[in-house]
Amino acid sequence: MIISLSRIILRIRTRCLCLIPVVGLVFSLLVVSTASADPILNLIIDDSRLTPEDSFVEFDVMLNSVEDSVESFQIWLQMCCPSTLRFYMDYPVDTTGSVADDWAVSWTDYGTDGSLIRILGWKGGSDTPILPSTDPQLLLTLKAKVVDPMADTLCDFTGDVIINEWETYFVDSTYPYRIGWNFWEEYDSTFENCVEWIGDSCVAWADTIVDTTMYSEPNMELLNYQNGYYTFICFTCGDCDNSGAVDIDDVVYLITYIFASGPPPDPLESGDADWSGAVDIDDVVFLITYIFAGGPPPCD
Ligand SMILES: [Ca+2]
Ligand SMILES: [Ca+2]
Repeated sequence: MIISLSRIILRIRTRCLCLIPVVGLVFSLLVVSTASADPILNLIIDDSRLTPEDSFVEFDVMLNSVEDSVESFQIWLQMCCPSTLRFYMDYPVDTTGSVADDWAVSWTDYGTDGSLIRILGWKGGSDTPILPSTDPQLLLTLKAKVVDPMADTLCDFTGDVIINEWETYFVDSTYPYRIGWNFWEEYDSTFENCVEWIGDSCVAWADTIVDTTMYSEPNMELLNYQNGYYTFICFTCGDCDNSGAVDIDDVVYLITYIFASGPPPDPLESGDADWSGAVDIDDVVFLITYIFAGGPPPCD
């Protein structure tokens, strides 16, 4: 009996030493086999241009490529410069018309300045999951607030809306499997026990795993997070040619742009004299009325 125990202990040590390169080889093969595949999840925040008059800014968050169904998600987002733009904390997330429209969505403000939020979304029992698609899909719309008053020095300033890659994940229908994550199991210890005896001699041994631990980490070969940025554009509304004054030259400039393929207003927003969201003939009429008939000033 003493001899048998010594033999078991010896085999434990030998087996543990041999296991390390085996696990490493398996994991390496797994990474190599998926590295050439297209990302299965693209999460993109649209870029945005802001003007000093903006009270609320919208950023669309798009799922541009999903190869699994999505049943829930967690996204961490941060504004890089809370002194200029903050999440609108009363209602920072809007899923109206999006692929998560019927889902339960919540958010939590983790910053003291409205710059860091966590968004959780999950479908109910009868709600529709987000289905696999190669077409861009709107996941949600973020709403942010320009700090008021905005300093003049912020003209042409560019900031970022950052996705925290390591805390952001999506879950598919085989919950709790996370899309784009690698899972692997490591044996903490094994021993061999005898499974067939002839007399007091063992003729067959078998591995027994004493304990295992599951590990996981994002597979960045399969995930693609693209942040958005915002730029403050400062201009004089109606000053389409950027001359510093609003006059008849701007009317001519705008007509040439609309009807004769001339250069666009600089920036384009300066041509939206009636602040309708589009630059068209209505803005020409608005400018003429302002200059020659005492109408309201542009963007008033
Ligand atoms: Ca001008
Ligand atoms: Ca307009």
